[in-house]
Amino acid sequence: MKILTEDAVRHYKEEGFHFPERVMSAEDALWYRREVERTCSASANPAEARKGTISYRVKPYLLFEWAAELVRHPRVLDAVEDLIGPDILVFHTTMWWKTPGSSNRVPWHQDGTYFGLAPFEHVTAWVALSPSNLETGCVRIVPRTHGDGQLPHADVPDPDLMLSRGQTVVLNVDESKAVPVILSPGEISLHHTMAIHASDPNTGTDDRIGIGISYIPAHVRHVGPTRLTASLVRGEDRYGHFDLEPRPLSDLHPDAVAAHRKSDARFWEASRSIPEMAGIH
Ligand SMILES: O=C(O)CCC(=O)C(=O)O
Repeated sequence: MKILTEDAVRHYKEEGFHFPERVMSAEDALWYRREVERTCSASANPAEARKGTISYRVKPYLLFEWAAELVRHPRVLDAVEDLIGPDILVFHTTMWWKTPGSSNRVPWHQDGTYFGLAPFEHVTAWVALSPSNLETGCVRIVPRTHGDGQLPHADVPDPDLMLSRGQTVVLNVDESKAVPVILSPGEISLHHTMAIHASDPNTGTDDRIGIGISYIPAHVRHVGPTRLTASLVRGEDRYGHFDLEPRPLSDLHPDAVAAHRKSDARFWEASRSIPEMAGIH
């Protein structure tokens, strides 16, 4: 084990998640938060992000140096390695920014529904850059749901939903069992790709900013016909299931913008060929 305890790994395997795990100091988290605010303010509003122009919310690690560094943060990778092994790719990343008083929320869903990856081994590291609690609308996870396999989802056209099509699990989720994932800046949670989770609106006074980084072991492949891209962030890629993405040379470097556009376009194309897989997530 690199940093997780055996109990933490057992909890992840049995319950589908683990938290909190401190990966950086509150000061370092504040530095990242300021970088997010400096580079991505326009993306705080999902309506903006949906306009079809370049979305900084999705895969910001292809566009900005701070994000490229964050997805390669040694302690985040150590925790992820304890769960999925030493050869690690970033498949996706979403910035989850809820402003105070906004009605934005995330419906009950399983991440794996959207990605078309097999086997179901992807883990999301959710990095808190501001306080994430019941007031600010933290993530809530229903324990042990990761063992239920892929559940059907339906599109729910509601502009408050922060998923591109409002993809929502089609069954009654027993919310009474949901665990609030309360995190302080600099802590992460880790959740399994099949764990059902959601989050409520931010009723607090501070922004709620988190970055959800989807990591996969290099042997995981995409099942659709589109060849997708991913970033090798630790170890070796001996499988070649993805075109490897470049790290940005500087913020919004023209090559970085082009790589982001290519990666995003393929992701959307894949989402059309796999009905369960949908866009911005
Ligand atoms: O941050 C949120 O409220 C939702 C996060 C989420 O759905 C995810 O990281 O998979």
